[in-house]
Amino acid sequence: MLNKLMGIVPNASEHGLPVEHMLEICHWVMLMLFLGWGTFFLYTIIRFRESKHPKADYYGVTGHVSSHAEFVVVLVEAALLLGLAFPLWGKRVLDIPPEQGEVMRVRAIAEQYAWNFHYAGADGKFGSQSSSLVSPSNPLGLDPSSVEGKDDVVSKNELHVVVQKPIVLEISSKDVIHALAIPHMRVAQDAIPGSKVPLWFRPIRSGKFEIVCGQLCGAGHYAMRSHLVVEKQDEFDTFAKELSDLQHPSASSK
Ligand SMILES: [Cu+2]
Repeated sequence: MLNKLMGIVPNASEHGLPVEHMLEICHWVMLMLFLGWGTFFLYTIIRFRESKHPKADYYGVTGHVSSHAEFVVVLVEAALLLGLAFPLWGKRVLDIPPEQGEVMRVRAIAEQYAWNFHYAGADGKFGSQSSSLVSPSNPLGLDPSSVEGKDDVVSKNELHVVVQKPIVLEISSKDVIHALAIPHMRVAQDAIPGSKVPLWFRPIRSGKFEIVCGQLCGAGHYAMRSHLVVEKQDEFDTFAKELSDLQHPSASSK
């Protein structure tokens, strides 16, 4: 209910419902804290108003109830963080589907202000890259002599994936810190220059969804939008073939 009020977009990913549930609980707890502290704040400004207390009391509270209460709060928060939040986060983020099997791997490379998506092609292996080869026509610095890179394709601002198939995105950045956020899939991950961070999900609904940059990365941050297209396997194959014909004209003429 609170999620709806906050304008949450519909879920389209397998792990989305527990995430939503967690969000809903967090929103309720935050609302309770806000109301509690708001009431306490109003109480103090009325209770200790100047007309009733013209002179300040320099001694304040003398009992130990508040320090004991604070200690309990710290204990409860530590238990929530170490016992609940860290294990849940670890289970969600670190349990990446194994290398082999029905998994799609795509590299997502951020730049000011666009997302580049690098597909490994039919061999499932990414070709080698070099920063010295980066140019406007080769934004990812793909090595044309790399054998494994012969069938690689790159798409800009449009990520295509197959419905029901787990997808592992390897996220990195060419310049500043960005973040790949797909609200419908209930995922977000910072893109950090120099490191490749995996992010995975399994789309359960076909359609076109918005990908946004989740870190304020510069003047054009607002324009750093892309689309995630979740489609059937044959539709994806057509998309990949079209890109391949465009980017490897010699291979397709054979
Ligand atoms: Cu960005």
